[in-house]
Amino acid sequence: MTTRAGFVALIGEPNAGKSTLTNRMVGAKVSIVTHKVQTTRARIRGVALEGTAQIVFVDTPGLFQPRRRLDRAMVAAARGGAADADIVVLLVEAHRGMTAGVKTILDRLPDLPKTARVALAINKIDRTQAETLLSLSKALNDAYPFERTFMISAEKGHGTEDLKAWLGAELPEGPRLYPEDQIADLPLRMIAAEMTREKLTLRLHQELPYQLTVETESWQERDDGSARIDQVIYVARDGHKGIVLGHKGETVKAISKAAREELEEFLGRKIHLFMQVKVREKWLEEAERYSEMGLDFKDGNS
Ligand SMILES: Nc1nc2c(ncn2[C@@H]2O[C@H](COP(=O)(O)OP(=O)(O)OP(=O)(O)O)[C@@H](O)[C@H]2O)c(=O)[nH]1
Ligand SMILES: [Mg+2]
Repeated sequence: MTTRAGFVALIGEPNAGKSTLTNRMVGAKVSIVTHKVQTTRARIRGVALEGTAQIVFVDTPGLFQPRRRLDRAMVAAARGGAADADIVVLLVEAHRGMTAGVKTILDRLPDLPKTARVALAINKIDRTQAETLLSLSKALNDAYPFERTFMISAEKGHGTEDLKAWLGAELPEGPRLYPEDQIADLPLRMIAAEMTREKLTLRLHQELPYQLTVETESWQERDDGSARIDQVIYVARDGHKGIVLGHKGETVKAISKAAREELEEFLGRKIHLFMQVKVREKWLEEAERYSEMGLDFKDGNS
């Protein structure tokens, strides 16, 4: 029996639905999702099975015009993910179509290694009419010779089985890359930090989610089977600390509760989650913060 295995990088503009698709393919939430752009900051690998094929999906940060060091490191991580993959799938939002951002991505696709195979997935088809999909598919395929085009809804699951079946059949022959029961390659403390960052991003407005980072500082197993997890939320300004805490600490309390509930469900056991908010004006320029996020600090050099 031949087995196949390989890496499939999902790339696209911020908000295209890359993390939603990763989670659907894996069948579990391994990557955080919000309605806001630039949610994913580093490469997140999620492992899926398709028959005898093991597909390692590489969720990447969105591709956009970077301004800050963090932005540049994120975009570099996305490009690196695409360059290392056996197959690249470009996600384009059906209802937004050929945006300037999509055009920029298309212009740079020829920079991928010659061996890379590239497919197109027009996502969020639940938000558009069939007629617009056909003209968008044509415009995109005129701009780049995609090997295949899929029309999908990552959220609703339309077309995603076809895409998965194709990927499973097209990956190179070879043994599994991860143990059978592994679904992600992110350390648990990072998954826990990401869950908290998701809740913060959903709850806080404007620039604030982009000016904070979350780290799991300690993880202690307890005899009763539960675990105590301590996290730090780094913010860049004093004023931000007050907003994250909220009136009488209500905001951070609600965030902590939501994160804890999700974590308990994910781990299937009781968790005691403690959060501290620290002001650290220069965290966006600290190498250690980047390695904690799974990013390369040097990639942020302009
Ligand atoms: N209607 C609809 N919404 C979708 C679909 N796929 C994703 N979304 C929504 O689009 C938003 C962004 O989804 P994400 O999966 O976080 O997008 P992303 O590409 O990972 O975004 P970044 O990490 O910021 O680059 C979320 O609100 C999703 O629920 C879809 O097929 N249909
Ligand atoms: Mg994402």
